[in-house]
Amino acid sequence: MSACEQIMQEQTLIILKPDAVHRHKMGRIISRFEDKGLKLAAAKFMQIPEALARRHYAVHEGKPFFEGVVKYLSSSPVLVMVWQAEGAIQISRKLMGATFGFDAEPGTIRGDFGCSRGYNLIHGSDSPQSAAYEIGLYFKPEEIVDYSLADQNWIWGRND
Ligand code: IDP
Ligand code: MG
Repeated sequence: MSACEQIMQEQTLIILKPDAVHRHKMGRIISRFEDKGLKLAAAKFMQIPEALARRHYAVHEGKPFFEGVVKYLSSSPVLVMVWQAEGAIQISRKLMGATFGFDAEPGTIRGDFGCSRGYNLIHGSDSPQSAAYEIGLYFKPEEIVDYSLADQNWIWGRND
């Protein structure tokens, strides 16, 4: 086993939301994750039932935008993925940028691909706890694929 395989590999749940599908941005957004060096561990193209969207956003229940975001997430098909790397959650949140494109930094996914104040292309887990909860909503353990990237020593390796 190489040194980088011993490093704790964190997983995060990423969803390309309905606007990413309809606006033909899936490939370009996925490229950001591949280019950064994260490893795809699972993927499912599906329409999220409203009840599942409510469970997904349960932490926001009672907030003024809750019903709207449940409707948005469940309105049309989405691409649900698990991406993996050491620090995958924080790396992904940085790639995504601030919640809405109108104030997300250029260079981020939300900053480069949108300016909406309501639709924001992508979901990413915000903590190890939410990642575990969210991954469990969409994937059975056997649907998460365990494999090694051919170039992972260069992507994740350390020179010590
Ligand atoms: P995040 O996606 O950047 O983690 P959260 O604050 O966790 O943002 O909110 C979850 C989702 O709820 C957002 O991605 C967005 O789709 C929606 N949302 C958050 N705040 C608002 C709002 O003020 N108006 C409308 N929708 C919102
Ligand atoms: Mg959030």
